[in-house]
Amino acid sequence: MARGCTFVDYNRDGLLDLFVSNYTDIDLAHAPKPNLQMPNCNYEGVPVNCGPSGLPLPAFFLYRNNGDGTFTDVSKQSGIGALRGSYGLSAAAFDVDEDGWPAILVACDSTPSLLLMNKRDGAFREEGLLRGVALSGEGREMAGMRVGVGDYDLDGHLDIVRTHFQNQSTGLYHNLGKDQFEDVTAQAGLALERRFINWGTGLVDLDNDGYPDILSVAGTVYPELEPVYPKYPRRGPRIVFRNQGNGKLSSWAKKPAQEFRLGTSAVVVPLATSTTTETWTC
Ligand SMILES: [Ca+2]
Ligand SMILES: [Ca+2]
Ligand SMILES: [Ca+2]
Repeated sequence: MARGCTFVDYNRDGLLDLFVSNYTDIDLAHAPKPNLQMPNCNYEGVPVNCGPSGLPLPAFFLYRNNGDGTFTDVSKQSGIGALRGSYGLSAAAFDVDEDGWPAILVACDSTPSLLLMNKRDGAFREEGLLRGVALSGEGREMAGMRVGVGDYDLDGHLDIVRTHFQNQSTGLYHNLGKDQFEDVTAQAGLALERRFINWGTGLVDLDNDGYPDILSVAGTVYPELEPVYPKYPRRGPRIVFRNQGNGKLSSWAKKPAQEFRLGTSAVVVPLATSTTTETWTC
């Protein structure tokens, strides 16, 4: 069950290849139903869709662009196909160690997130834990939903924002410039906003002050909760954290939940003909 993908020219031949992130390897016809007996099939006493804990772990795929409109499955020879241990959601590609070869970052739900470093020989090596992005700064597995990449502190190194499930704050990982990341969620002021399930996200300069801000959209996967717990609404707001330019970001609105929608995706696109950025959410 694919839940995310990214194009990436992993072999630098000028052709965009395709990485596919999968969530679980499940047969829906035989999947367990919401119930109170299985711990992964209810949430705070309300039966909900089961998972991800207890569901079969998925494989991931990499397809090499042949340059003629077709792709070849290179999951096995690249080492991508051997990854089994995380429930993958979205993915993003960027040059983590600034060697000119792109790595692949994968947000994973309730399991360690992945950072696939490019070995420059057609293969990848998973180093999420080694480089500080697999878990929270306290060493906890997080419910990673989506990822965004940008240089929030303008130090020349790309940083990572990763959205999480409700009761977990959106995480900000600062690139130390030495192939390592530090979880600066608390220092940046993001730790207190934990009300919503945040999905699509991006580091984008929304107010044109030069500093990338954080945009995310929220929506639930458990609509059964709202009648029982008003604190878990079916619809969620668009959330903006405004970059203060001093390493801290603050909620844009005093009441960030002014407009509620059911959102899971956000796309950030720089406009070629202006200095502004276009964003879409849905
Ligand atoms: Ca390629
Ligand atoms: Ca940076
Ligand atoms: Ca800004």
